[in-house]
Amino acid sequence: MRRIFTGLCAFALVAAGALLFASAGLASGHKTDICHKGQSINVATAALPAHLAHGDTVGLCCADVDADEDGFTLCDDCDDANESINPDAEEVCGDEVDNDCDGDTDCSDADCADAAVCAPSCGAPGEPCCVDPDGTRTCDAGYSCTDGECTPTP
Ligand SMILES: [Ca+2]
Ligand SMILES: [Ca+2]
Ligand SMILES: [Ca+2]
Ligand SMILES: [Ca+2]
Repeated sequence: MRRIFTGLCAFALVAAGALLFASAGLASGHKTDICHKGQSINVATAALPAHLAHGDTVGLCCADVDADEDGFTLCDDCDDANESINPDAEEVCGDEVDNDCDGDTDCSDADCADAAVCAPSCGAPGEPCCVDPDGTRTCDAGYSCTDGECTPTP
């Protein structure tokens, strides 16, 4: 009776070991893209911790990724999901997007210095007069333009 029991135990151990081996085999079958010293390589997932420990990063190197195909890789493209946003694009003032990837958005970008949307407000008392497209200087109702500034109409 004892011998049978021992035999069963041994069988269970072997079965468990086989299961473990099988699952380990499956895991090592998975591959992961990493960036290793500036080179995109594909390694076994099981080797990932060792690579991360010496400074590699998960995913392809930025120089190898240009998802939106605008000619700028992820290294230089601040939005690699939008081909109209890249370092060669024009800053669009007022869309809350850093269109040209220089780190400055809309009115913070020097490219928008002369944009109407970035002009300080005008027309209210004490503020500069607004300048209409035809050159007329105007102020809010009840105020008139005096020496370029809006003052209460006498
Ligand atoms: Ca891109
Ligand atoms: Ca882009
Ligand atoms: Ca913008
Ligand atoms: Ca910008």
